[in-house]
Formats: sequence, structure tokens, C-alpha cells
Amino acid sequence: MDPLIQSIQENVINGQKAPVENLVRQALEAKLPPDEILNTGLIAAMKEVGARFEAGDFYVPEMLIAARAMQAGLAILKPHLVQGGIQSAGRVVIGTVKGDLHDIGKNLVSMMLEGAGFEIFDLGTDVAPEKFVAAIKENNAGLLGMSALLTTTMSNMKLVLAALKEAGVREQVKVMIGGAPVTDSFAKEIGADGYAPDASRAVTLAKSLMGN
Ligand code: B12
Repeated sequence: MDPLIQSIQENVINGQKAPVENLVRQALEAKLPPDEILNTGLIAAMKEVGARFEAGDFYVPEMLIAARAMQAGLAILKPHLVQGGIQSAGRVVIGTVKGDLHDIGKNLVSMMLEGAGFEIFDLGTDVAPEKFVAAIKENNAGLLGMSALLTTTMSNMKLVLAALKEAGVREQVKVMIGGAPVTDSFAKEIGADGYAPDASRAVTLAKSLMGN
């Protein structure tokens, strides 16, 4: 592994925001591919943070400062992942479901969709079903993306699908879901239109759902 990428990993794990920012800049200057900086550097680091949390070596504060360092690195990487100037591929409402505050994965999916020419309406985290419904109506969105990182909040996706039906907008939007505990079979079970395991496959899925 490139030593710069390795340093990015280590500094994200240790929550060193400013060094992560500098290292990402250096990696870009060294012409390392942005997707390698993202996947092997930033995302791999967050996986390790999760593993340490699970093992009881990390607690919530460590997870939180690692997440801040990751987001800072991501902000620098964003212009290199997102190439603007593409015609709108469709309007997407996206958010993390009620009760869930995880947003790194959702932000990454938003960024990649934006890069692929989608117009993004990001509702943030802890989004109630009625808020999703209102945003879809208001923005006349053709696609809804929902994220959940907790096994306890996954089921809220089902409540959103029920709310869409209830409000008579289910036929208007395709629904795609994701997040670490979410699976393809869960998507089928709750009646979503698709699932993707990562941000680049979320783009492929979004395009196919929108018929692009
Ligand atoms: C960072 C983190 C936090 C941070 C979040 C900061 C933030 N701004 O997001 C903080 C510290 C706040 C946090 C809090 C908690 N967390 Co936490 N957290 C994590 C951690 C370490 C990393 C998540 C992450 O950002 N991954 C990196 C991103 C890039 O990956 P991703 O989110 O999976 O997203 C990718 C795909 O899933 C997909 N995707 C994501 N969303 C979508 C949406 C669509 C539409 C599509 C198509 C695809 C898609 O594409 C993304 C990009 O490739 C995970 C560990 C893990 N292995 O996931 C635990 C983890 C999710 N947390 C966990 C827990 C338990 C908690 C807490 C309950 C801890 C506590 N006791 O308080 C709280 C809950 C707070 C709440 N109400 O939400 C558990 C969940 C266990 C479970 N099975 O439910 C995990 C798995 C850790 C563990 N191993 O135990 N956490």
C-alpha cells in the first residue's frame, strides 16, 4: 500500500483531522487516484474503527472524532470525485431514517450521485416518514434514497414505504436503500425497488431505476 494511503488510514482511525486533510491533499498532488484514496484510505479506516468499537477497544467519542476526520478528508476529495457540468439525470431525495444519526455513507452516496448528474435534495439524518413524503412532493422527485446503519432503525424504511403509499406518491418514486446492515433480501422484503452495497453501485442502480 502507498505510504500516504497508509498514513491517511492511521490518522482517520486516530481522529487526527488536520493531518488527514493535509495527507489527502498530498495524495492528490502525488496523483494517487481519488477512488483509491477514498476506498483504501478513508473507507477502510472507518471499517477498522467499527471493528475496534465492536471489540470494545473504541468507544463512541473515538468513533465520533474518527468520523470527523473522515468527513474532513472527504470534503477535500469531493471536487475530485464529483465532475460537474453533466445534464440532470433526475431528482433524488435522500436521507438517513428516523432514529439514526449516521451520515457518512449517505453523504458519500449523495456526492457520487451528484457527480453522475443527479439533483440532490438531502434531508440529513433522523428523517421522519412524513418529511420524506413532503420533500418528494415538493421537489417532484423521481427517486428516493434511504440510509440506515443500525439494525434497530432499518425497520423505519418500511414505515416510509407505507407513508408513501398512504400519501399516494409510491408510484411516482423509485426507492433505493442502503447502509451496512441492509441487504438485497431486506429490500425485497419491504418492497423497495433496489439495494446497493456502496456508493458507486448506488449510482449504477440509480441510473437503471431512472431508465438512464
Ligand atoms: C462512525 C460511526 C458512528 C458515528 C457516526 C458519525 C456520522 N456523522 O455518521 C457516531 C459516533 C455518531 C455513531 C453513533 C452510534 N453508533 Co455507530 N458507527 C460508526 C461506524 C464506525 C462507521 C460508519 C461509517 O461511517 N462507515 C463508512 C461509510 C462510508 O460506510 P456506510 O455508512 O456503510 O455507507 C456505505 C454503504 O453502506 C452504502 N450506503 C449507505 N447509505 C446508503 C444509502 C443508499 C440509498 C444506498 C443505495 C447505499 C448506501 O454506500 C456507502 C458508501 O460506500 C460504524 C461501523 C460500521 N462498520 O459501519 C458504527 C456502527 C454503525 N455504529 C453502531 C452503534 C451501535 C452506534 C451507537 C448506538 C453507539 C452508542 N452506544 O451510542 C450510536 C447510535 C447513534 C444513532 N442514533 O444513530 C453499530 C451498529 C450495530 C448495529 N448492528 O446496529 C456499528 C455497526 C458499530 C459496531 N460494529 O458495533 N456511530
